Amino acid sequence: MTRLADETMARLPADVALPTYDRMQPAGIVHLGTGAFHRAHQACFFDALMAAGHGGWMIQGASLRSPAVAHQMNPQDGLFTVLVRDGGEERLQVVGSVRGVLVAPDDPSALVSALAAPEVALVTLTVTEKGYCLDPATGALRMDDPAVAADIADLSAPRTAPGFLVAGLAARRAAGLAPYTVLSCDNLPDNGERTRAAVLALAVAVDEALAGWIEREVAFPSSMVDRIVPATTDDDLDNFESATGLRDEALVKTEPFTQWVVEDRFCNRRPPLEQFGVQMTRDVAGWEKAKLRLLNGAHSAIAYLGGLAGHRYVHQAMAAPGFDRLIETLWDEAQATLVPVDGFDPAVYRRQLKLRFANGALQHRTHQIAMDGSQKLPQRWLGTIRDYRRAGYGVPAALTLALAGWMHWQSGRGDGGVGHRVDDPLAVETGAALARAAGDRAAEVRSLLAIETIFARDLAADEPFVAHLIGDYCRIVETSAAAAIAAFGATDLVRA
Ligand code: CS2
Repeated sequence: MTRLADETMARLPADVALPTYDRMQPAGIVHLGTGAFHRAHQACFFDALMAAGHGGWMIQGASLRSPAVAHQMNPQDGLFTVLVRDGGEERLQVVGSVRGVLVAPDDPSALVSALAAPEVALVTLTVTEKGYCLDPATGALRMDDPAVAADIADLSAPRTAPGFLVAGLAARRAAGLAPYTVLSCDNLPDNGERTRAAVLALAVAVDEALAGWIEREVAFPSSMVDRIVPATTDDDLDNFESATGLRDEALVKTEPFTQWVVEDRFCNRRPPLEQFGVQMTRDVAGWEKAKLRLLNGAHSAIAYLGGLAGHRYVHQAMAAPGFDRLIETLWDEAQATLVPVDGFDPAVYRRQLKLRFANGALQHRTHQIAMDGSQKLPQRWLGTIRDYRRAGYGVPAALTLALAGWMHWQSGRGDGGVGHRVDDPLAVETGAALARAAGDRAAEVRSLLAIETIFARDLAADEPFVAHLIGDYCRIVETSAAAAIAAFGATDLVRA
């Protein structure tokens, strides 16, 4: 088995695009969380930038938790293939923009040194929602999180993303270097502002003067990122190897669509991303909200309801009875809460989303999207539900059914009693909330709604909404998710 690497890549078939630029040029970027999404998204934009002759934008990758990605990428000199799949069509491209991956828990100071390198102008992050250590309901840094507390007590070997950002900035300040721009690329609303607040909260607890410097000098632009990147499977790796003769353990598969909207507020050198399809704008909030509520909101509904009903992939759920009506209704509900955004047409976006979700060649697993629901629900569903209720539109039927689905998902049993793993940092809490209610369905709903770190306090007090939610929950548990979805498609909606 020969691995993809600088030395071997020329052996790939001629139709596989290869990086042609100098990969030894300086790394202007450190990226935290070099998972599949980063490789299929930001890394591709920087690859295009360097291919067009803009120097100094190599990426030093880092993993904050497991060494798995480093084992995939480092033996390959950081190289990986992007496999773009649409129906029967496939395109392969080797991306060269990532230099390699540091494993933070193995050597935290190596990552702090990388952050403090003079050539670094930008730090990007895809550490997932939970990687910011925020309270999902309020968005504030969780000072009680053991890893955050450890970083505050001793920042010489950080453990969290905010901890590394602060330690890197402290090292730059001590060395008289300009700070880097911090660019969050995770699916969080106001991701720049949230990251800034988390970094400042941690910095204040460590060193007030440092916190003041960060507040004055560091830019935390927000960004909206969009590309569907299903987890790579062993079959994908084997197929690539038999087609090309090389093994690529870091291969990522994705769709043709890609979008990046970035707030144009940098405190250090800024790459000319606008020349490579990135939308640079003053205001990202509207884009982010629309994407979270329409795309991610629908995704999570498909994940829980589709997952309960036994659909393995997104495209299969979308083809099942009732789903189209459910998702269209969810989009109506979400759209009713959005303010117009210059250049964003919800009707076009919805049509595009339908086609993207129907792309069967992606094999996007419902269980992958179902992960970490407690961290995702507030920005994907709960904001919409609140806005919708506040505007006096009644109970949003699709989102309420979806939430009932999430609640039943937490039991670890789907339609017909089929078991699944609840992969969520709050799985113990949600399991305990269900157990406390001891089989009384209304009490189960109320017990889950009482988890303030997800739901705050207001939703549990909204009786018409809770009554509707309990009704949906009983229907799912007593019949099935599949039946509830099919009925949703068949009946006219009654709004409270
Ligand atoms: C998905 C997202 O796994 C999930 O939660 O909803 O990763 C989604 O595929 C991306 O945000 C699309 O841009």
